Amino acid sequence: MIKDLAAREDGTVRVSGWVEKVRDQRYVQFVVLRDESGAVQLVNGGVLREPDPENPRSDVLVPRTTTISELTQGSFVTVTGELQHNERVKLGGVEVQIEEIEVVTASLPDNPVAGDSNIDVRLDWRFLDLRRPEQNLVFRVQTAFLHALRQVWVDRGFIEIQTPKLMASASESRAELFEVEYFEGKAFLAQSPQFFKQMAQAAGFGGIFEVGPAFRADHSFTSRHATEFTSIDTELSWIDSPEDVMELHEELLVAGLTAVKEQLGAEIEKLFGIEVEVPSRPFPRIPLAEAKEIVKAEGYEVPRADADMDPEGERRIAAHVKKKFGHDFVFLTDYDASIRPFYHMRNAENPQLTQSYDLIYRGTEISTGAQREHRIEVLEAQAVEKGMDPKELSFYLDFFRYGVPPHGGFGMGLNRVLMLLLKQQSIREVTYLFRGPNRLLP
Ligand code: AMO
Repeated sequence: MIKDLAAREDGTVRVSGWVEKVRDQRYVQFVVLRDESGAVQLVNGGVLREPDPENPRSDVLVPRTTTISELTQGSFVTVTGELQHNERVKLGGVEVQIEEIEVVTASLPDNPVAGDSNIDVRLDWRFLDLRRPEQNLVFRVQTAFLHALRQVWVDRGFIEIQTPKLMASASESRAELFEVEYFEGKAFLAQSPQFFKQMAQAAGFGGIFEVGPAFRADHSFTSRHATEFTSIDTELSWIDSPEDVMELHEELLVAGLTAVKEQLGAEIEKLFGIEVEVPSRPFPRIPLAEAKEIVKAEGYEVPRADADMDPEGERRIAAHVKKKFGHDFVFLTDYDASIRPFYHMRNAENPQLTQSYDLIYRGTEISTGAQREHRIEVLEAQAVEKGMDPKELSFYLDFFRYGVPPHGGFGMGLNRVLMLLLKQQSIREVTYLFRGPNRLLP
């Protein structure tokens, strides 16, 4: 790999990569070659060989070649040549004197993606866009983050599951449901693994996790919504309150962000100009009603008919928390039952409230979590109260008829976490292939 060249001694090397730039001069030709580990300068021509003072042209030992003159940007080439360390070479202090160059696959001459192309053009040509080092880094960050989360789960004895994405019923609100033809009938795409992660608790899997796709037929064209996204889900048994879920949530995020900072912090700083910040524990916790009072006192009345917060309110409460506690995260707790799904447990003292929370990161919601209602009579009553048909839900309600421990969990949008971590404008920048109301290609 190109990054390994600097540590090697001068001598013959073979490198492959994409042509980034060609400088075709009269006596010397330069090619900047890039692979995913870095870039190196290739030279054809003698400028860097010791010139003979008697013969001013003695440095031009290798003839110019049309192979290089005609190289198009983006072509994939393999080069054999002499590695030379040279402090004057700005790009990494090494260069390779070309001895043999093979154009493995040429690129068409006009690269459809330029530095200033808009996001839609870049997404049309996502494979070219992903060649940019910043984009490559996004997915290394994702890998490091998820690996650290998995390590926490595995260390705690959690089991990884894969739940079906084809379902017979809705798993969250019916409004955002994709319906698909399914032989003679119809099926729905899973909006969340909610029911099946709870099934694992009834099955005696004390702790589970899943990282998988979730689908939402969401018409909104915001920077934080996609119709398909990656959901990080976990569920654990024998909890006493949502506090146990929040503690796991904190532990996972701290582990993930620590790994990203340790492994990739320097590169992130170089390419994105930002420092990765690992949050301190515990994260601040504010009951939703109190959060609304705080933003109201600071001049913003949440313009919603229901009891919920709106995105602007979330931004403002996050700004308040940042100022007061210097923290990027805040758990908003005790959501009103009217705006929460039927499976959230209600507060024993105040049944108007749920044992649930949202986690806000830098002003945007990244998660919903809750203790679940595990008592079948209560669960059934709550489903009916929300206008749901218990017959349609019978497969799920059955999980609670044969003994189930108290449990809870959360769902967290991976793409939102990455967007906020890397301070990107849109979820589109950090999703391998974005899916939205107007995008099914590539
Ligand atoms: P919720 O519906 O809040 O909760 O979703 C959990 C998290 O998933 C992410 N998310 C999205 N990301 C991108 N595009 C979307 N359209 C989108 N919709 C949701 C968000 C959100 O916070 N079953 C519960 C979770 C639980 O209680 O365990 C659920 O799905 O980051």
